[in-house]
Amino acid sequence: MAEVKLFGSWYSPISKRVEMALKLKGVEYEFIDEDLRNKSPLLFKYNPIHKKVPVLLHNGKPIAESSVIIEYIDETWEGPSILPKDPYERAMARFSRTIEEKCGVAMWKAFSSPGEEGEKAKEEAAQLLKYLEEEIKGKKFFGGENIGLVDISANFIGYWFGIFQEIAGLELLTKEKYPNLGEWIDGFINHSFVKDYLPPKDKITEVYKASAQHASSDTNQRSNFA
Ligand SMILES: N[C@@H](CCC(=O)N[C@@H](CS)C(=O)NCC(=O)O)C(=O)O
Repeated sequence: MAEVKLFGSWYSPISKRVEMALKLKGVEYEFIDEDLRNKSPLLFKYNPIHKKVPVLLHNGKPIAESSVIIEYIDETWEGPSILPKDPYERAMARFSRTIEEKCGVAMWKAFSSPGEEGEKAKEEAAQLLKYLEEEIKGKKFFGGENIGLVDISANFIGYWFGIFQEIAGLELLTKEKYPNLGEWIDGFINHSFVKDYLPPKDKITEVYKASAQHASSDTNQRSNFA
């Protein structure tokens, strides 16, 4: 049997993307929870360029970068497709993922950066959320009837950011401002496949309250949800 290991972090939405992709395909794997403030020598060995989680190890071969890993998983294992089969739709899903990624970074900055930088990030996030609001209109999931690449990738928007908003007292993403996204969020976090794999809200709150303080004094920490 193939040996699959995932170097990740239990509270990282980026690492959760890969876990969701593996679960969607029904792949068994060993999860190695990295301490992101004291990373293991193995993580440095397997991801020497970025030194970040997630890293997937498949039969001893490492793959880094969540988007690259998710596509690898989709191409390697049978099961429900994560990316659309049609080349144009696949291209569009990849494009939406880049918007979602940009939006996630802006939302994280809006949460963790004080002053002008935070205000600019809020404006940028609002514009990108508008794009996603249109994109999800009339659809159950970004992937259509089923969860796909963009849904998995947007888990930060779907779950983590709501918690961040509560911590920071922000009202950037609300059901009133973005009703379609609000519906998607409800459907996403309550989906039987997703809800069992989301880390508990109180635990995330604890980690990120500490992280937000850290981030405000360390600019390198501002774009990676850690
Ligand atoms: N672009 C990367 C981002 C990975 C990333 O930012 N990982 C964070 C956890 S969410 C990390 O390892 N942070 C620790 C660090 O930057 O030192 C991906 O999509 O895999």
